[in-house]
This record gives sequence, C-alpha cells and structure tokens, in this order.
Amino acid sequence: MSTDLFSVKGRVALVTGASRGLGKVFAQTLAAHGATVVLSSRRESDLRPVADAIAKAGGKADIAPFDVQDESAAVAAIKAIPGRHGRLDILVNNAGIVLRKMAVDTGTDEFRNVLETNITGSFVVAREAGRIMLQQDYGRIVNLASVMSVVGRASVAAYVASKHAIVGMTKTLAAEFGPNVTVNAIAPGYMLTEITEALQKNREFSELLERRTAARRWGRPEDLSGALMLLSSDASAYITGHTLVVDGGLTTVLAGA
Ligand code: GCO
Repeated sequence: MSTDLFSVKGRVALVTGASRGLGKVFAQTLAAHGATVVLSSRRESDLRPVADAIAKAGGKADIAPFDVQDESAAVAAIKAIPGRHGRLDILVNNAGIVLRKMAVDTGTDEFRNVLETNITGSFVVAREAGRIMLQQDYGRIVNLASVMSVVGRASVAAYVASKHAIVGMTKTLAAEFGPNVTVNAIAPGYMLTEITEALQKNREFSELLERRTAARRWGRPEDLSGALMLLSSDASAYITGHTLVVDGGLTTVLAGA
C-alpha cells in the first residue's frame, strides 16, 4: 500500500477547540504529518503556546481565535483562511462543552447553551468551511461525536442530545457536500482529557468503565490518531456520512471477561 494514501502533507486544516484536550492533539497530529494547522478556540492566549509548540516541533501553525457561538466572528475567521493559506482542506470540528446536571435541575438556558456550542456552533463552522471546500472541489470534514451519540447517561441530557444531533448533521452534510467533500464523525469513548477529570476521579465510574471496555482502560487522545488520519486524508475518499466509534469496545461490549 502506498504510504501516500494517508498523507495530509501540504493540506490546510482548521481545528476548533484546539487549545487543549483532544483538539490540541488533533492539531499536533495533523501538523506532525505535514499539514498547516489553523488553531481556533475562544482565547488567543490559550492558542499561542500550542502554536509555538507545533512550530518548535517543525510544524506549521497559525491561530484564528473565535467563539463558535459568535457567528460573525466565526464566519470572518474561516473566510480569511484561504487568503492566508491558499486553501482549506480539512476541518476538525471539535469545539464542545459538557454540562453534568440532572434534567430536573437543568435550566432551559443551560440546555440551550450546550446545544448552541455543540451543534449550532458546529453547524456554522461546517457550513462556512463547506462553502470553501465546495468551491475548491476538495474537502474533509471531521465532526466530533461521542459514545454519547450512541447511548445515553444520567446527568448529561443536553450533551447527549447535542452529540446525537452531530450524527444526523454529519449524514445530511455528506449528502449535500459530496462527492469530493466528505463529511464524517469520530465518536470517542471516555478519554483522559480535562473534560472528563471529574469522572476520572470518580472511582465507581472509572471501574465501571474499565470493566465495560474491551480495551480495559480509558482512552488516550492518541488513540484517535488513526481515525483522524483516515478521515482527513485521501484514504477515506469513498467514506462519507459515517460516524466512526473509537471507544475500546465500550458500546459494542456488555461486559469484559
Ligand atoms: C459524560 C459526558 C462527557 C464524556 C464523553 C464521552 O458522560 O459525562 O458524556 O463528559 O466526556 O463525551 O465520550
């Protein structure tokens, strides 16, 4: 097999939520494989150190701070990317938030806020990137779903609703953007990042997870690199509308041995 199949060399990628967690590792991975990476999150001061680390490692990084809930800022920042870098080939639509509260304690505004960032924000970013990609007749959009796109869990109603919505949006954008702009999603299991810190400290939850997972452990951000490179490169030319679950078997296994 040609090693070029999974190449992203010379591609230009936008990664949202790139200051920490999975987004930071996605950006570093794409940069390490030769893509120019445009890093986005709300605060410029959070992005600088990530961009500097990528540059230090020999990669190419630029920053484009915006809040995905600020539509005009998002639109302007994304529109500027082809002017600065010539094109926009890959979008890793990763920015997201979580709210852990029982439904009866969740205010409507709190519910809306999660949906605004996780689904409306992702839609705006995908639409704007899609416009550019359709014009250049090439693109790879990778949305961030979750195992919470497949199953539910007490205390995360808004998050679960938003992540189920990501799967539907992925299918529909795939239908509209084809054939040369593919739209897929990665659905990670429980990963060792800042967003799950409270759950990592919860011994009961952590033990349940390790028992229920064929891999017998939490996921590390690097566990998603294979899926990322597949869905960001030419290797996935005939894969679109798909949600690739990368969860160590969490949603396919009832219990381990
Ligand atoms: C939870 C939330 C998230 C998880 C994640 C699992 O269960 O509390 O779903 O915090 O991090 O998305 O994939």
